Amino acid sequence: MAKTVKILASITVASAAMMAAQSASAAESTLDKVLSNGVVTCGVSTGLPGFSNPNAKGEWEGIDVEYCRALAAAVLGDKTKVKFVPLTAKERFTALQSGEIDVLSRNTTWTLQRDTALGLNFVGVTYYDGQGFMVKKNLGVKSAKELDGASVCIQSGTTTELNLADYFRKNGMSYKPVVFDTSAQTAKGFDAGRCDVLTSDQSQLYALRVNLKDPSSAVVLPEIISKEPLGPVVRQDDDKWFNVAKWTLFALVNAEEYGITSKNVDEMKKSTDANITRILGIDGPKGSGLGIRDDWGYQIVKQVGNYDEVFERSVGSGSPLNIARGVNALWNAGGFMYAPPIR
Ligand SMILES: N[C@@H](CCC(=O)N[C@@H](CS)C(=O)NCC(=O)O)C(=O)O
Repeated sequence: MAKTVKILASITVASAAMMAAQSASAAESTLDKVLSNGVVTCGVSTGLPGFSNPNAKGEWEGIDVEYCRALAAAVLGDKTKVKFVPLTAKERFTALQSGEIDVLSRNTTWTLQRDTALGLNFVGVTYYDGQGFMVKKNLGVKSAKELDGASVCIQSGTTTELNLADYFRKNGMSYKPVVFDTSAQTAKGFDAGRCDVLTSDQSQLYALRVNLKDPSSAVVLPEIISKEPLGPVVRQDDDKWFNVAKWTLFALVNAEEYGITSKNVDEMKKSTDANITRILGIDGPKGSGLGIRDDWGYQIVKQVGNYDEVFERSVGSGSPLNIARGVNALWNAGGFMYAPPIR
């Protein structure tokens, strides 16, 4: 009985938040709000190297941060016009539903439930990830199949929690969850020996390992147990903003495909390849259909760069994470990254 009441109460809270968000969006598109306020409010993590993390100077860095900077460059012509709001995994969807943020760019996995019942829309995929495990080297474990009975450090409000349960059940193994609210707490718990194993999206295992007291004391196991397509999220029924959010991502990827970089973008304006000049807003639909400035694509590449530049300096060879492009390479280089044409 008590359980039914609790479930009903949480459904009511969720639908009230959705109704509030829907009436807010019917009254005013987020695009209009951003244009009139002159700032994009972007929900990020509380701190996750490579994705969204404040550097020593307190400036936010990472792929998810750069996506929001690209959005500000496209809409406002200035990548610095972003207000970052740090959110835990549990807080993130309410912050978006209630209108506290304009976009959620926080290593968030695109799932059916989130894309539908939560009243949200996924913009696309900025990073294809999958869930993995990191163990203490002295445990001597070589495969996730040897983890029966292990204690596992994990973060609440994530797909990670659900996948872990599925994986252990499927393999007839038991585990003891040790649950935390932020990745810093999770990593600290692992470092302090609160658990044998830490599980999260694999990119994050490398990020968290860099910050352990002794990074060589831990190893990442080979198994990937899930699909975690990570991407930005906006509210449903907010199509003008959804369009701008989608095409910002597509411009980053298309610019890489056509070899336009932050360094050569001014030269590229004179290109005889119409695919290139359309991305830069010299010809083609420009900003008319989106309802933003004609040079939105140029501003993205000039101020932020293309997808490759963002990837390499955030999580790739220009970062301590040193992750290879792998499945995040372009579609014509053996990966999954593919953007519809700008024409
Ligand atoms: N991609 C998964 C996991 C996302 C997640 O929140 N992972 C943690 C584990 S490292 C994290 O990023 N924490 C950052 C923070 O605590 O702010 C999801 O969308 O549920």
